[in-house]
Parts: sequence; structure tokens; C-alpha cells
Amino acid sequence: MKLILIIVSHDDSASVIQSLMKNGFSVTKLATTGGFLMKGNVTLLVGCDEDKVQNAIDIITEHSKSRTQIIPTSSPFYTGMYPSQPIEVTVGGATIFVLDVDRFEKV
Ligand code: 2BA
Repeated sequence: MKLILIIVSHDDSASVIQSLMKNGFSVTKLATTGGFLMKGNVTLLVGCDEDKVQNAIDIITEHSKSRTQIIPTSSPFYTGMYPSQPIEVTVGGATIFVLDVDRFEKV
């Protein structure tokens, strides 16, 4: 068994969750915050058999869209550095970790 950790933007989360569940995956949603933008994002926990992992990743890919965002110079990351222009970062898409599960129990 594998545990998939998926970090997605809040905007894409409903569509990702809906599609995963429609395809038989169990999903737990956590409200999280990205360290760079300090903006809310969503982390999903999905436990599944190893042979279903690629199917989950395909679904996540289909429903997570990359977009760019301009961040102001007042971002906490830049405190003390003061770049002269706001910078553009790519947000969205999904960051995915696939972990081995030693033991899975529901009691
Ligand atoms: P944040 O840390 O808020 O990062 C949001 C986006 O800002 C990142 O998108 C990336 O495009 C940009 N970014 C992050 N750190 C940067 C830096 N030092 N310099 C310039 N640009 C930077 P993603 O890479 O798609 O990440 C989206 C969210 O996924 C992140 O939100 C974070 O919550 C999580 N994440 C990404 N990689 C991770 C990792 N290796 N470990 C844990 N969480 C991760």
C-alpha cells in the first residue's frame, strides 16, 4: 500500500477531490499553508494500492492547472531584501509525494 500526499491550490482542490472520489479513491483534505507565498493551499492524503498510484496521479494532473502569480515585494520571503519589482512565480499544478505504508489498519 502507498500513501500519496498531494499539495494543490485551493482553487483546484474541489475538482481534484471530486474526480478522485468518483474513481474510487478515499481522500482526506487538510488545510495547509505554503511556506513561500504564506497562502492557503490544500494537502490531500490518499491511501491506495500500489497499482492505483499512476491512475491517481493522472487524475490529479488532469485537474490541477499551472498558472502564474505576481507576488509583491512585501512577501515575508523578501523581508530585508527589497527587490525593486514584484516577481512572478508559477503556482498551481500539484506537488506529489508517494510514500510506502508499513501498516494500514482500520479498527
Ligand atoms: P509555497 O511554498 O507557497 O510556494 C508557492 C510557489 O512559489 C511554488 O509553487 C513555486 O513556484 C514558488 N516558490 C516556492 N519557493 C520558492 C523560492 N524559494 N523561490 C522562488 N519561487 C519559489 P510549487 O513549487 O508548485 O509549490 C506549491 C506548494 O507546494 C508550496 O507552496 C508548498 O506548500 C508545497 N511544496 C512544494 N514543494 C515542496 C516540498 N519539496 N516540500 C514540501 N512542500 C512543498
